[in-house]
Amino acid sequence: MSTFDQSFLWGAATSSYQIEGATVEDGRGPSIWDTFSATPGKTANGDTGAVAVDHYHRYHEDVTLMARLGLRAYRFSIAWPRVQPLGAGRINQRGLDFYRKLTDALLEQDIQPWPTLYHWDLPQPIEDAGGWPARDTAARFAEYAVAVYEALSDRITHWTTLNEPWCSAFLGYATGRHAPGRRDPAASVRAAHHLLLGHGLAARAMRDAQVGITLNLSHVSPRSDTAADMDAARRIDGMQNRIFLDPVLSAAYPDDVLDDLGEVTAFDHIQEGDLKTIAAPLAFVGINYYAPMVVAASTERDESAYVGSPYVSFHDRGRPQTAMGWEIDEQGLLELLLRLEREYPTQAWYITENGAAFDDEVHDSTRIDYLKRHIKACADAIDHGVTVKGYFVWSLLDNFEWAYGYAKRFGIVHVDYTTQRRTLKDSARWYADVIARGGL
Ligand code: PNW
Repeated sequence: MSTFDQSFLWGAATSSYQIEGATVEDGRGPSIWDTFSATPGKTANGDTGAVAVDHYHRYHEDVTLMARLGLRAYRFSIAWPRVQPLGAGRINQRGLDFYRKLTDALLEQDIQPWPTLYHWDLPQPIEDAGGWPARDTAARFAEYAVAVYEALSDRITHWTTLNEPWCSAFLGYATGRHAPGRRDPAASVRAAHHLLLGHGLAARAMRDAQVGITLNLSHVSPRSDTAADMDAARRIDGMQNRIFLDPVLSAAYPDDVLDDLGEVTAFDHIQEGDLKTIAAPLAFVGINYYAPMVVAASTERDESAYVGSPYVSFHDRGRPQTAMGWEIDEQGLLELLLRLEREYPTQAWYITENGAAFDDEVHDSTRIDYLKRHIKACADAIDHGVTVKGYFVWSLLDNFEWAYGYAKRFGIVHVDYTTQRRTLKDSARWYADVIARGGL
C-alpha cells in the first residue's frame, strides 16, 4: 500500500486579505489590516491589500487554474468585514454572495471548499471596541461564524474557525508587527484566551459540521543540554505550542505556562467554564509548519513575541534558509508530528500550510526541493502511524505577505503585480504531478 491513500486531501491555501483586493466594494467594511497597512511605516514599501491579486474579480479564472493543477481542496478564508461590515448586527448579503459563488465554482470542478472563518481581518469597529483583548469579541466572532455557517452549510462540510491565533494575539498585541499593532503584553495574553473562547463558542454552535482550528506549531529544541537552555526551550514550546494545544485538546492551560506568565497577568480574564467551552469536540486540527526553532538562554532582556520569557534567544544553526530567513528543516515537521501523535493519539491532523518564499520567480527549483522534503516528512510520519489526512501548499498565488508586503513571494503560481497575469511556476507543474500520482 502506498503511503498517501486515495482520500488524502491535496490542496493549496490562501487568505482573504492577502489575495482579494476590492476592499471597499459591495458593502465591505474596514478591517484592522486596512487601517494598519495604511499607517506609514507598518508594511514594507507601504504596501496594502487594497488591490492585492484582485482575486475578488478573478476568482473564476483562479478556480480554473486550481482545476488545471488537479487540486482536491482549496483552503481560503472568509473576510468577516465583508459579511458583517460593523462586526456585529447586520449581515451584508453581497458579502455572503461572493463566497457562495466561489464555493459553487469550486464544487463545479470537484474541488472541496475549505474555508477558514478568521484569517486576521478583524472588523475595525470591533477593534475600536477593545479588539481581542476584550471578552465580548469572542461572542461577536461566534455570532458571525454561525451566520456564515447557516448561509453555506448546504455546500461546505469542513470548517476552520481560526488561523494561527498565536499570530493574532502575540504579533497583533505584543510586538505590534501585525495589525492592530498594539504593544501590550498583558493584553496579548487576554487576546489569546478570547481567541480560544471565540473558537470554542463557534465550534459548539456549528452543529453537524466538521470543525477544526489551525495552529502554527513548531518543533522547539534547546541549543545545548544545559539546564538553562532546556528551560528556554520549555518556555518557547509552552508559548508557541502548548498554550493553544492544551486548552483546545485537553481543556487546561499548562501549569508551567501559567507560572511563566505570572508576572504579565493575574489571569482574572479567565472565567469558570471557559476551558470547557474551548475544548469543544473537533474533527481535525490544522498545522501550519514552516521552520523549527532552536533556542538558548540569554542574559540580555529581549521583548519578543514570547511574553513572560524575555531571557531567551533564537539560535541560527547556519543552515540553508528561505527568503524569510527561516531555516529549511523538514526533520522538524516529522519530529513535530511524531510528538503530536504521542501526546494526542486519537487526533486527526491536516497540514493546512507549508511552503516557502524564495527570490527566484518562475523557475523555482528551490521551492520544489522545499516542498518535496516536507511532503516526504509527512509520508514518513504516516508510515509511523500519524493520522495526517491532507496537505495544503502555502500558497496557491503570490500575494500580500503582511508586514513584508509584496516583496516575499510564496506562490506556486507567479503573479505579475502590474498586469495581474498568473503564470504557473515550475513548482505548480511539479505539484500537479504529485497530485496526479498520489504522492512523490
Ligand atoms: C502564516 N511568524 O503567517 C499565515 O497563516 C499566512 O497568512 C502567511 O502568509 C504565511 O504563514 C507565511 O508567512 C505567519 O512571524 C506569519 O512567526 C508570521 C509568522 C508565522 C506565520
